[in-house]
Amino acid sequence: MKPRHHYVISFIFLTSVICCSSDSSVSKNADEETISEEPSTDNNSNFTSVVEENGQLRILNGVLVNNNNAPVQLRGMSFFWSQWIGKYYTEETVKWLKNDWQCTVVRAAMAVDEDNGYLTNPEVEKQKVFTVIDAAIANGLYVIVDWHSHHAEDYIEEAKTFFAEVSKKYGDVPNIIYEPYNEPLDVSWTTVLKPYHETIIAEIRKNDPDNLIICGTRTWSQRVDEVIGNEINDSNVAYTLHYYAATHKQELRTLVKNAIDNNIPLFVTEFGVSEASGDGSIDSIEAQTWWNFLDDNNISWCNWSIADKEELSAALKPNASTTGSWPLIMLTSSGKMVREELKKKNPKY
Ligand code: IDC
Repeated sequence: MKPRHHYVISFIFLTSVICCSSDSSVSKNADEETISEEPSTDNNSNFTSVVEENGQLRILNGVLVNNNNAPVQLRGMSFFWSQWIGKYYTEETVKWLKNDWQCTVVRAAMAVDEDNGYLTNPEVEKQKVFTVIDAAIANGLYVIVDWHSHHAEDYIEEAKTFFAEVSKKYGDVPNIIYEPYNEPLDVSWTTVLKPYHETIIAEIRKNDPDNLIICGTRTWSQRVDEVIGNEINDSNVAYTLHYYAATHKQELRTLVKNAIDNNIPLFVTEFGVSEASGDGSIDSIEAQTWWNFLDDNNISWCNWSIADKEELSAALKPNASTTGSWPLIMLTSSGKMVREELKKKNPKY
């Protein structure tokens, strides 16, 4: 590992301790922590992977930081619904996404209640996720384990069982990021979602005290502003923001900015350059505006999706190989745009 020079800014957390007694003890800031100014992306480093370079991730003062307290911004790809297009959940695809696309994170979107998801075929669906997790660990990528449901509050016991198993199996490596609820619909943050997340987090924390957990918010993970003043009491939690650039624009960014200004840590576990349907049209100007916004605020992202379905958000053309090695001609417009952005912004390991 080569030495790194950190220019350190001090951030003072919580309350400063003011010494006001006649006691001669030294007055000091008890909760002072530091965030390094240096971004963690260093193309000339000798690190072989993003996880080797950054290790354990955590939220510090609303920002995702690495094991040196330097801000980290992950960028990568989400797989598609596992029960429908699970054929890309392969080790070779993960490897290609690291080596050719320069992804630093991938997301396994495990179907739950829809069609033949986990509720019907727990072993089959789980195995697909484990394949992606194992490949991510082998290749030094971060991996998000997404409970891909719109009704997770209806299947709490199943979610507890699943996240208990995953955290038991993988809780001791820094690669794993938990996402217990892809996209809630119009249900209350306070009375439904927060208690749901707290239940699943308690299950995860029995086995994994420290990895990042990203929590879905009301209306397709957009109302991150509703978390302000009503955060989950856990030291390593972020909140999910989803957007589709041809549908969600400045109005959503304004709402999101409010959350950011209130120190709410955000992670875009899914976005599209298309409309929210996953199809319709692509808005490349808005896509770029969103990317700038995420960069300005150090927010990590995964793009929807690694799939060969005939829809504009899919990154691959029909019948693209399930073992990576995709020539450019097998990528869609979305696939090419996103790959270019990844290669421009992410470090090459
Ligand atoms: C979409 C798929 C589409 C499929 C649909 C089923 O792209 O082919 O028919 O799911 O519901 C989300 C969801 C994600 C959606 C995606 C695009 O998390 O499951 O995938 N989207 O509609 N939220 C906003 C958009």
